[in-house]
Amino acid sequence: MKLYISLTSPFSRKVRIAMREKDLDAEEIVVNPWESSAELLAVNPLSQVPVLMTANGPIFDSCAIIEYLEDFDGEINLVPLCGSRWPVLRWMRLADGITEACLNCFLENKRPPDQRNMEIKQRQMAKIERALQWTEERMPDAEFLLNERLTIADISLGCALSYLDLRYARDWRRGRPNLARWHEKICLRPSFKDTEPVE
Ligand SMILES: N[C@@H](CCC(=O)N[C@@H](CS)C(=O)NCC(=O)O)C(=O)O
Repeated sequence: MKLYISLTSPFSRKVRIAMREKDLDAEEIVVNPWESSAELLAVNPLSQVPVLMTANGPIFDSCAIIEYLEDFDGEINLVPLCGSRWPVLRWMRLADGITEACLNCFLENKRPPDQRNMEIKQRQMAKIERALQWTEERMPDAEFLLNERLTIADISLGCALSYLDLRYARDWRRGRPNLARWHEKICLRPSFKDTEPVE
């Protein structure tokens, strides 16, 4: 398999960590999705990463790729099929929403100052702050969010918080000791260390 990624993309990182945790191999191909290279467009007309090139053709969108990987005999299962399935997916999509809002702020900031839309930016920041508060209030006093084992919920939230470290103007740890403690611990995993964002 080939995995098209960018080294700062939090959605690429989510898949890269999942593959490492499941002990699945893929050749990682680094592309810049904002340049829409012919190489990337050949596998994803949306010009987005991550893309997993498989025997069944290209799969894009990190959530779809994670589902695809679950069909493999990986070391561990990251999306439970029953029991905590819906809580796991809820945490994953909440974390992805934080990432999306942060990405939107970043894109807004990249525009020339006189073209930036403060309303859009503030709306995105409000989403991030509310979602962080939601997570802080529900953080278990444990290493993992659910099931006492690693799931895609942990990977997604870990990637989202690390992406805030990379791109968010505010200190998300302030007033959120549970989240800060949990993030520090999850980042010690080899799969997280091996995929730290590189500018
Ligand atoms: N929902 C998608 C989002 C992927 C995404 O937004 N990727 C960004 C990089 S983090 C990208 O490639 N952006 C380029 C673009 O949208 O043109 C996923 O989960 O994979």
